[in-house]
Amino acid sequence: MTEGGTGSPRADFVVVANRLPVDLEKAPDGSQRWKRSPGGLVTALEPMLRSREGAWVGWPGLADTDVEPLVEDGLQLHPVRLSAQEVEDYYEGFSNATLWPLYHDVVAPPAFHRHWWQAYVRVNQRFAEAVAEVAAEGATIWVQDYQLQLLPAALRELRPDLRIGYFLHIPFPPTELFMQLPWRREIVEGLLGADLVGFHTPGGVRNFRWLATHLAGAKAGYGRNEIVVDGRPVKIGAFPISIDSAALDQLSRSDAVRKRAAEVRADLGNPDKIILGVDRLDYTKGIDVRLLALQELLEEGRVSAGDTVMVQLATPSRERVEHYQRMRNDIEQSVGRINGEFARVGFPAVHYLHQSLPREELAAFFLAADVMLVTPLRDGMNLVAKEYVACRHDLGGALVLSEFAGAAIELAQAFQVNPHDTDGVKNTLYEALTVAPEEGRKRMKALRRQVMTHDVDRWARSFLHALGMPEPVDAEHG
Ligand code: ADQ
Repeated sequence: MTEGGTGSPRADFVVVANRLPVDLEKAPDGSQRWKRSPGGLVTALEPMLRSREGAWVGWPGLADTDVEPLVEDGLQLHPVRLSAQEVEDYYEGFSNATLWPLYHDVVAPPAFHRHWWQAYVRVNQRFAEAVAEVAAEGATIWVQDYQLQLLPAALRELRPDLRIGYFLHIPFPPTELFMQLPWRREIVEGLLGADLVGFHTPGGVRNFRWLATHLAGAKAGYGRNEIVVDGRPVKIGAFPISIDSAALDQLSRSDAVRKRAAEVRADLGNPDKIILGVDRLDYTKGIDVRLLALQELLEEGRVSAGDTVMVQLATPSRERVEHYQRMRNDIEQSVGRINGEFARVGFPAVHYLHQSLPREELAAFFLAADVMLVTPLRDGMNLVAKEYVACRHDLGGALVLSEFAGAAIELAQAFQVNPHDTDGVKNTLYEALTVAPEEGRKRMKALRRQVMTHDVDRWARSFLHALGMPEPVDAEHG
């Protein structure tokens, strides 16, 4: 860490994301307090941020609130202010009602509004200014996700000395779909301000290379993983994100979690088979697809309620966006319909919890589930699939996985499905429910080989290595 012009400390490594790794919460009495929000990204980056005395720039989660920079557990946090109108236009609007559906194969129609775009431009500029303030000379900056695609170029304009990496956590869409965006050139040019642009999959890299060439005049560079823009090389590459596999493996081996898994089974009436879904409640996740598959299996009498029980855990998400409200109603209606028809008193066919559960509880559900259903219509990666595998040290369980999740590339031994093909999903679900134990173990072993050796730490290191971030003098490497 070096001293900035104003005497404030400046960081050599800065992570910038829409949200800080802590949430500011307002109590009913008006007092404010910080709550940690321990996502995978924080876990992965924390050691690196600490060893380099790094900083994190992001929105603290409360609109219209000024917050001073703070140090939390040795981590410098720099809040960016958003007004309530900006949260509506930049975040709920352009980020979640334009970009999110557009980048997920338009499974819902994206809305294009000029005032949303203008807010997106303004907020990206504000984030760029905040980073420019915090970053030391020659610092490495890592920009996260679709809310901040204009930031790399805006930041380069302010601070050409910085080394800028950008990673997109959601899919980068097929070029034909991206071309719908009225501000397509601006977005591509925004991303090209980075020295390295990372995606989950080679498909994302391909789409971006084509758009950079056709919309921003990029030329071929040195090798497949480089393009040249205005004489400046920009690296592009696929970096499939992962989880803290070892920590989850260990957690799921603990006595407490194993005991809880047995309790969960008993609470469900000790059925023969438990089917599990765990998602943020989002229309891209294909929760309706799996409910329909189960309903048809029940109707056809291939499985019977009581013997086979489904649990769907859904974290509340984006509840102010209209499409999410409608989808929640639809899903709750489907659950009601299936239970109405197939449940007995005290024995629902589908248990549906619209709640976020603690890590340990989630691990217990993973351990208890015979079949994990991950059926997104499109997903950047899908960490739930990897979390399930990391919890199955017993080599039990079967993973049904959509081929449209980024994770499908690495998890080839899962029971893969096309979520648009209801018969396919239904038959594959049945196959997973009835797989011979030896075959199931073989598949799980292969899945675990991948997940346990490719964790989130490896992901972060490989990205930062490609970006050319200098190692700290006293760094230890695994
Ligand atoms: P998400 O769309 O949020 O992430 P995902 O990768 O599955 O999707 O991560 C969800 C996380 O929330 C998981 O860690 C999961 O355990 C947790 N979670 C879900 N339901 C929960 C519940 N009811 N209670 C507690 N925890 C719950 C975006 C992209 C993904 C990409 C990630 C990371 O959409 O494609 O994998 O970023 O890049």
